[in-house]
Amino acid sequence: MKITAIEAIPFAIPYRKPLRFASGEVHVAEHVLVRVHTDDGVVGVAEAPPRPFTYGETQDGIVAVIEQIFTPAIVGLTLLEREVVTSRLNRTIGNPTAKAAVDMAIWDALGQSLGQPVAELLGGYTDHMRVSHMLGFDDPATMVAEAEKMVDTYGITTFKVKVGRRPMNLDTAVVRALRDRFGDQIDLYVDGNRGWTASESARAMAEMADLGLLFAEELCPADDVLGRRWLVSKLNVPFIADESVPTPADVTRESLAGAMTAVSIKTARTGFSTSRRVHHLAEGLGLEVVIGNQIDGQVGTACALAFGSAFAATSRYAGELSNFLDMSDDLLTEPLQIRDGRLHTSARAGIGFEIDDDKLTHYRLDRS
Ligand code: MUC
Ligand code: MG
Repeated sequence: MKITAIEAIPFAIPYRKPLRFASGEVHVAEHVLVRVHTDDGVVGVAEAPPRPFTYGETQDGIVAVIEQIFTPAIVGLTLLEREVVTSRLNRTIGNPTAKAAVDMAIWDALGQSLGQPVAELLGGYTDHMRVSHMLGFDDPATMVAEAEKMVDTYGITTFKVKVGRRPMNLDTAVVRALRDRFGDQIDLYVDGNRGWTASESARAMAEMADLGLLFAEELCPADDVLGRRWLVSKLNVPFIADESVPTPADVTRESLAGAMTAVSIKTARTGFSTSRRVHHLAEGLGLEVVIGNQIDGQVGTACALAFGSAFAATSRYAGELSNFLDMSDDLLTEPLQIRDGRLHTSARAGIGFEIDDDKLTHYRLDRS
């Protein structure tokens, strides 16, 4: 079970339809596949999706930090020394998706070595997650049409609507159009990616007060310290912190400051080992939990599904597990299948997927 090598393989898969939101847009999944090799010949796999507009990580930067900083710190440890791995990764501040992918690839290798699914090793609470779909910026008719497709084709009935544009009625009109079209058939919540000020957020939420929203996420920056607290105290729905809380310490600080009442756990950002810490903190602090999506491909989505299904709190609400549907292709031998609005966990050992070598050869950027 000794770790002998770590590969960081950049690849690029175009999106059929770009995703646009207040802090950026994504046209191509320029991710990094991380493979952890052991002396038994086991290979654990996970993916890192850089989000330059959110954390400053880039595809090149992720490859470099894994090759130059993380690999020398970790090679020689065993798969059972995950807390040693975590502490060595945490010598570096930042680089959340690079750290998360290394951590999850180690868990994948551990699951394979033990012949057990990672979802079971983490907690094994349930065998499925309900799926929430993220709707990127567009006009109301186009966004309603996309939601119709998701309801009709996949049975998805929970939608996170990207907001944060100016004027605010560009977004409130979308949420109203969705509620008008679907009535109580769907659950709706909104994510501003810090696009509005606290007072704009309060006005928009007042305008949508009759629309029965489940949550509001990261509507304004957490750095607007007093404004954010004021907003959270005014709202009558849980306020999800996402990119403002990349570490457990951030979750603690922002919660104690009254700047959040719920947390988005993204395995792409905190892997399994640190997501578990965030989950336990959320339980202790009384935060609601949503499994978020960092615009993951199917590898990342399988990771989020394994973690989300492992605990009661993470599987209570629909998890954001469907944006891989917008990609033109992916890397798995058996694509994830959303049916009746749900994804089921894999019974295979490890995280539960297999990489299609031909596809990886086709999409990888480090070999011509
Ligand atoms: C989200 O929940 O914010 C958009 C940017 C990012 O980092 O993640 C996505 C989704
Ligand atoms: Mg978010």
